[in-house]
Amino acid sequence: MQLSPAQILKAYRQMRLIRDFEERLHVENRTGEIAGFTHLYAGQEAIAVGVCENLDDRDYIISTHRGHGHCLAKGCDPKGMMHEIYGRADGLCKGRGGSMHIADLDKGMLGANGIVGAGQPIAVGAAVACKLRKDGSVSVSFGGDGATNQGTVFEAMNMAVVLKLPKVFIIENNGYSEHTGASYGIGSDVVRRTEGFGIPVFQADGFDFFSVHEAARQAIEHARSGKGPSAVYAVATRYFGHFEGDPQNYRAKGEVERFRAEKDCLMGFRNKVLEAALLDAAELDRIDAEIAGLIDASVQSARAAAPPPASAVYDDVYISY
Ligand SMILES: Cc1ncc(C[n+]2csc(CCOP(=O)(O)OP(=O)(O)O)c2C)c(N)n1
Ligand SMILES: [Mg+2]
Repeated sequence: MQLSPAQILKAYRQMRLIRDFEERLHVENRTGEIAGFTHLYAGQEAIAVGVCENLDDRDYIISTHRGHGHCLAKGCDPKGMMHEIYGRADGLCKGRGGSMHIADLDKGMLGANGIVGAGQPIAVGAAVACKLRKDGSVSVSFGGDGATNQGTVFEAMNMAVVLKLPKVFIIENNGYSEHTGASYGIGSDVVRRTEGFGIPVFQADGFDFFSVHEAARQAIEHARSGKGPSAVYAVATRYFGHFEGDPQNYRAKGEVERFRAEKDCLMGFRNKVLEAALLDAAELDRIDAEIAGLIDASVQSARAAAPPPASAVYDDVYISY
């Protein structure tokens, strides 16, 4: 499908936003000011943005422990997210969730999730709501190669087929589940395994926004039009460790550098749109500068903001009727 210049520019902005957000967190993590684990999404931006650019406000997504990219791509406020990651009272979830539990129901972002394979069944529940509402909405789960080995994901796939739900499974193979290579940890072919449930799989190059956008468009169209669940399978890589602080001894020397130099999704996007004269370099540079300022301002304000008071510790634990 032909994208308009405005859509292309927005996609670039979203990918740049995720990249800068994550690169900056990589630096800020070392200050010790950010509590808890942080898993960075840099390197996989084309997948989150390629999928979410096909969604609108009625649609749901659910994320993983590596969730910042999915949240930003679905439209969560970067400043609110930064405050959340710093555990501030005015963070997107009042500072109570942190990096791995960011949610924004107003944006259809049902939550990141520290439990691998937990999002897929929740997204099946949301897909039931989509189907009952009959408003053409879809429910999308993001999950990694490692998550595809979880029983919860098998159950979610089967249930989505049985109930013929508007549910899209995004399978992001970034090569590793923690420190275990996907080629070792997955006992068969993920695509064929998913197809075995009766789910059509649309494959994409996870380094290429346009490839993911097209595969996701077809998968989402399939689910939206009442044909039942679908999946997108995309291979990419993560630029940082499994978590911040991971020494990454299991990766080949120069592996990440090679991906950055040869396959980077932002570089590839830029080259493609400039060669095709879809945008000019000045427009992209303007976005780079705007995002750099936005991220800097978000970090500064997050550092200065207050944490929740101790008296708020029991808030939201129980529902008050
Ligand atoms: C049920 C469960 N088992 C194990 C873990 C520990 N764990 C956290 S992330 C992770 C790897 C997930 O790999 P993948 O799904 O490929 O996602 P990626 O980290 O590559 O984005 C594991 C095993 C967990 N959080 N939850
Ligand atoms: Mg993985």
